[in-house]
Amino acid sequence: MSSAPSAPLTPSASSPSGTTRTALRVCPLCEATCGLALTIEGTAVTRACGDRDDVFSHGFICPKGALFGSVDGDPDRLTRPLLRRRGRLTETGWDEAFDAVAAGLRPVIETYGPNAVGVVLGNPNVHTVAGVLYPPLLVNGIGTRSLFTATTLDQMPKHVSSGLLYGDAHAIPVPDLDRTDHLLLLGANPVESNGSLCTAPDFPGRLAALRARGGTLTVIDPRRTSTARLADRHVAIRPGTDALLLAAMANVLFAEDRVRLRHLAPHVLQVPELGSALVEFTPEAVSEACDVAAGTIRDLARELAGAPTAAVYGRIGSSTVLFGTLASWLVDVLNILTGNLDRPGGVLFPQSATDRPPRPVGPGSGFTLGRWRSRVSGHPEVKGELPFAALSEEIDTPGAGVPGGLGGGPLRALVTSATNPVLSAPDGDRLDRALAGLDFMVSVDPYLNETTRHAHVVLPPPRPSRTPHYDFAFNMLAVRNQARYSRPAVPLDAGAMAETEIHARLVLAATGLHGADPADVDACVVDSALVQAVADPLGPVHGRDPHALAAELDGEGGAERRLDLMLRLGPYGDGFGARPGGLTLRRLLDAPHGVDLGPLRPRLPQPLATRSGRVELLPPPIAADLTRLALARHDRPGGYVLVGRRHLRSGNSWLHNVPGFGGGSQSCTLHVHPEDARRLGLADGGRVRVSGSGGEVAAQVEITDSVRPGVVSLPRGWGHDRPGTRLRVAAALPGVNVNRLLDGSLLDPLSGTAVLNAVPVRLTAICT
Ligand SMILES: Nc1nc2c(c(=O)[nH]1)N[C@H]1C(S)=C(S)[C@@H](COP(=O)(O)OP(=O)(O)OC[C@H]3O[C@@H](n4cnc5c(=O)[nH]c(N)nc54)[C@H](O)[C@@H]3O)O[C@H]1N2
Ligand SMILES: Nc1nc2c(c(=O)[nH]1)N[C@H]1C(S)=C(S)[C@@H](COP(=O)(O)OP(=O)(O)OC[C@H]3O[C@@H](n4cnc5c(=O)[nH]c(N)nc54)[C@H](O)[C@@H]3O)O[C@H]1N2
Ligand code: SF4
Ligand SMILES: [Mo]
Repeated sequence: MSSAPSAPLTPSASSPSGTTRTALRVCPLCEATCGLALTIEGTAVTRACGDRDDVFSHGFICPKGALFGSVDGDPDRLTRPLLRRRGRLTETGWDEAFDAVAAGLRPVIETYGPNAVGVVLGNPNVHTVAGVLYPPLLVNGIGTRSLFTATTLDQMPKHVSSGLLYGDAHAIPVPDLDRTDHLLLLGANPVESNGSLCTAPDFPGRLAALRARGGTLTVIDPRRTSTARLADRHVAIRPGTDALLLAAMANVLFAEDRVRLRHLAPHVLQVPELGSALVEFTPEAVSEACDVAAGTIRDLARELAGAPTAAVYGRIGSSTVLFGTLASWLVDVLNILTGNLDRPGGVLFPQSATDRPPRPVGPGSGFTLGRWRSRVSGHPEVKGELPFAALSEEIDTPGAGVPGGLGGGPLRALVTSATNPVLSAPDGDRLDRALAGLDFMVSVDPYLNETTRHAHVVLPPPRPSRTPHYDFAFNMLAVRNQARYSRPAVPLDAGAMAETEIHARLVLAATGLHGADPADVDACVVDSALVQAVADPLGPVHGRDPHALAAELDGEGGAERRLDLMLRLGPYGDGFGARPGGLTLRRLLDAPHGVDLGPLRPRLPQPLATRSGRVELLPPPIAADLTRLALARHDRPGGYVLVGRRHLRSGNSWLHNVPGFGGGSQSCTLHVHPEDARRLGLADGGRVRVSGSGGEVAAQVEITDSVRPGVVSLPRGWGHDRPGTRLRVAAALPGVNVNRLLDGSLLDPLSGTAVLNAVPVRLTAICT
């Protein structure tokens, strides 16, 4: 499969040889999806600036995006597949590599069954065309129920909450940043992270604009973050207690008769039941646990109810905690009770160009949890996934496991794509040992890192300047509807393989079709999608000939044709001629700065797919979990708790190898409050032993009053000190792996999401 590079947009006058040109590409380094204008000299990206004509980002770029050329040109990136021979990984050809994949995976599947192969997917998959389009085919093709993704280290609580409330785990409302009057932000630091589950280029600028237009910003975070510094009000909550605080805010709305459903009234069930369920969560009852004054909680609720429009938004710090699903649900509950769901200035459901065609309004099939259970601990499946935190035990624990679990035996083989769980998942040391014991492991990854060093085959995708870009995932979460597509800015280097083709071949090798034409994989998807589409009496192509429609598809290669298909059948699509002027791949190619599809609009009841066809405000699994939350009112944790933090110039675990990322204020230090440092005898720049249930690390101390007393903070994604990697820059400044401290046993039970924040730790000064 090949994709042609985009035509040079502006051959540079300063380059008589004509080899300097500009190409456009959306930045893949975070969820903000800024449009970049890349200067390309020969085949190297020598500069990246913001594309001022980009319909969404209007020229904004952060310091990370400006380093795109260094990310792209990192000399440590792998350029050839690696194959393990006599214990050592050495370069090989693509054909040999895929022969080895088929020879490694097929016997495992045939001998032990499909569940013995685990598929492990990481964050950068959602930033690539290949990582979105092919892994579902791999999982279904193998037929494995052993799927682990970064979602259970991140936003699975939000999916569960949306699944239960709206019947669709992907119906996630986003704050209407540009029109709201009041933004309540919990456990998020978008000034550093640039936002998440809320795709918004220049999040900091949008927060400044909110203040400038007279709006208010409230930040709830145990640290005084750079986002909190912009706020009108910062509440330094005790970590892990957001669900209690939010429940008490909802309680105040009921107690003070401030519930105003407005336009939502016809769509929402179980409001009185919710009021009763929350009756014991008074501000006084939760105040001590949260360490927030009852009066402050009342003020937070009154400010929310009193604002002309308002949006509550929670992220990592309220998600990767023991009550992650309850907190995520309560965020939406507050938006609903104040009538702010589905209205401008509140929170709205985006409508992306590749969303499935809208289904008819009315009852849907709802959302089900626990259709199967993990073998060892019996964790319920969520959205087809098992908890990432359970990956190690699924590899290193023998036996058939618990009754009612998946049964069979341990995982024997893994397919990983774009993930580095030795650093990013709990109990990295145990996982490190477990991976070493696998019969076979294949990784699609550009780096030989802490995880891929265990693979038998590493399949390196090309660098981002050589790949096409379309944001399937983030357009579903964007604060404005728009669509942008770019073809590779530079053609593939000799000997490289497009990541779309790597994934298509992987599907073939894993499913017993090794050697077949990878184009068949896409053709098969297109055919079955069209057969379904023509059978839909409400769809735009009802009754037409699927083969004739397939012949109409545009695009160079299967992935582009699949994009064309999704766009044309999507909500703005041309419906293969049924809606002239509608979106097609061709229209996107003709609009290199993107196509604006307008502001978010109210959409209810269309997104609802619950069995009732309404918003089910108090779903039974949530109601049951409130009992656990009620008990937490009495928790008075002594000792220290650990929270995470992200630095602007970082990207989970994989960008520390690029000069310019990390270092200085962006270093791996343990933030300790001055009072705690005094009590523990810690000096700034000194060392401290941090111990958790999973292990310990020796970290450098940074004394700062930006953390509240009793709370310490370590950034994640560090710990590049293992042998056998090829990360020369990162290894020189390795930092410590915070996930060594976790033993993987702490989970939010409803979503299977790992507890990565509010983790109890012990601290001991290390005398030097
Ligand atoms: N303690 C703690 N742990 C955390 C978090 C936390 O806040 N605290 N955050 C969690 C969150 S939110 C997330 S999303 C996870 C992320 O965890 P992972 O999903 O495992 O992400 P990374 O660790 O960054 O690893 C990304 C991998 O993708 C590779 N990669 C980069 N570009 C490409 C590409 O184009 N194609 C392919 N195939 N691979 C590529 C990189 O080389 C790297 O190996 O970590 C979680 N872990
Ligand atoms: N520069 C950079 N940008 C990134 C990433 C990166 O690694 N670097 N990673 C990307 C990814 S994968 C994701 S998911 C997003 C995440 O985006 P964000 O959710 O904005 O992530 P963080 O910056 O980790 O902010 C989490 C905040 O939660 C706070 N917190 C911790 N525990 C609690 C708690 O119990 N309650 C409350 N209220 N707050 C708490 C922490 O102090 C921290 O400030 O960022 C993305 N963007
Ligand atoms: S904010 Fe995110 S998408 Fe925008 S330039 Fe920075 S890293 Fe890239
Ligand atoms: Mo994430």
